[in-house]
Amino acid sequence: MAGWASEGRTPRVAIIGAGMSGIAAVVHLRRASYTDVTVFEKADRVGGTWRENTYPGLSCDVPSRWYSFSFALNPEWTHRYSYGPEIQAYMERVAREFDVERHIRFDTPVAALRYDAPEWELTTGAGETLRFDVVISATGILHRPVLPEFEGLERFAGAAFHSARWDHSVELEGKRVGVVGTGSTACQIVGAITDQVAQMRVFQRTPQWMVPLPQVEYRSVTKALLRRFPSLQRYGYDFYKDRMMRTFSEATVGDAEQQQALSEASLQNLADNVPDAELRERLTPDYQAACKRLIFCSTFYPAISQPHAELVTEPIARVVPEGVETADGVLHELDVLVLATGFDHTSFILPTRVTGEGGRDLETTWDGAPRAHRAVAVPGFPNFWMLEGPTGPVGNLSLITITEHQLEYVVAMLDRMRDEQLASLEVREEAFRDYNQAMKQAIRNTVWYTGGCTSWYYDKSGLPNLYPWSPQRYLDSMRAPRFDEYYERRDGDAPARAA
Ligand code: N01
Repeated sequence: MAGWASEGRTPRVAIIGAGMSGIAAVVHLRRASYTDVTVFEKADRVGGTWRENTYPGLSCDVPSRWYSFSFALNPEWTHRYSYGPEIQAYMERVAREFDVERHIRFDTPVAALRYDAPEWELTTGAGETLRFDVVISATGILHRPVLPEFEGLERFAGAAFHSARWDHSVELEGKRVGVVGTGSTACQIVGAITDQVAQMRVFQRTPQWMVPLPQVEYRSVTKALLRRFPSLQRYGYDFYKDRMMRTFSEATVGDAEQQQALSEASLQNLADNVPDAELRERLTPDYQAACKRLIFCSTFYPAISQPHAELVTEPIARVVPEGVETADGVLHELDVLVLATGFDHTSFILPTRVTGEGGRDLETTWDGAPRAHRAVAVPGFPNFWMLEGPTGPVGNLSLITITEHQLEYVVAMLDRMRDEQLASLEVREEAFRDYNQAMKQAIRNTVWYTGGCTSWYYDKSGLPNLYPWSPQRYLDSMRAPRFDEYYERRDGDAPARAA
């Protein structure tokens, strides 16, 4: 069977997911003249994480001017750090205005992908089978909630739900509310609802480093200026990108001075906002700042310092119908239990069954420790690229910027296939191995590994699943793809692996 490039036609591209990455993918591909694009979305709306998370206080701790598509800068942002509903509305608006929606098949989960050289066979959840030349995974990272395995959780008499499945029918006013966790999500929730509830109990397993979030509401004159002079919008994007990349992003990969600055800012935040010395002590981490994902939040410390709030640091023993019992035998009576316990970060495109060349199965290949070449490609899976794939730079960066650079890389791959009339591009085993070996060494020098904490960054390999060098280095590598890292096959060439 001949490939699309030698047939001289445009490739049929399947994109899995219509969140931020899927929207960006359609726009970037179309701009590069790859117009035969179909997006498969399991839900009935675009937005991904911003559609699924609706908890009170939901906001983005990356500045709005930078947490924007480079092709759709937004003079209308109302705050320096956007709230969730405004970002979701932005995603929907961009999808509409850039005519992305007509490419999307909503309510269509993808059950399986199977490489049948040189094409991919895609099977939807309803059993429909379609064929594509190229597959782009845009499924996001943190979309499968992790529920804690507390004994008795199912017997709790009140309302219990994960933060990403917020039950808006549950009234909080005057209720006794428990929040499990002190990650970015829990801190935003506690900051947002403590004033409404009768009693707030936060179950903390590990204290967090937390720096203030310098929130600012933008004035109408600012918006008018940005509308009038669009170059100022670009300036804002570059300004925040540059500042964030230079400061704490560098701190995680070895800049001791930046790291010191983060610790000092966090301790100052604690001193300024938690008057009680004993509470301050229980909130003080005993590991290095930025070892876990740094938290930007100005509302948590004042909330937990209120008289009707309590920080519970005894481990949770079990859940009983009346509330939560801790290891010291104390029963914390509750009406509502919020599980802000995070996400499975190792699934990426899974549980979609992805079968590559020679029957290679992606889930088996990864085995709980997903790896990819430059976070985008996996040996044995030709013409398949991932956005926000394993070991990408995540941390506290704008994932939109990362995705857009990855799309430049994918477009360069497609251009290469077109120009060289290739049937497939597949990353070489040795390129993948060398890259991951170097990464394994380098990750040991980052604060995620040396900082003395455990975090969701770790996977079954025992190492953090993150990019260990400077984020700028990653962006540069996406801008200059190395085709020598790929097998380039033409129609009729033998596959690398026997079926
Ligand atoms: O989840 P988390 P999250 N018993 O995994 C605790 C992004 N995000 O939803 O630290 C008791 O960080 C757990 O304790 P410990 C961002 O990338 C971005 O808050 O493991 N406690 C921890 O405190 C973020 O990193 C924004 O000891 C248990 C908490 O639950 C990622 O999402 C906003 C437990 C989980 O924290 C995930 O954040 C919000 C148990 N069995 C989130 N299990 C932006 O602004 C877990 N915990 C862009």
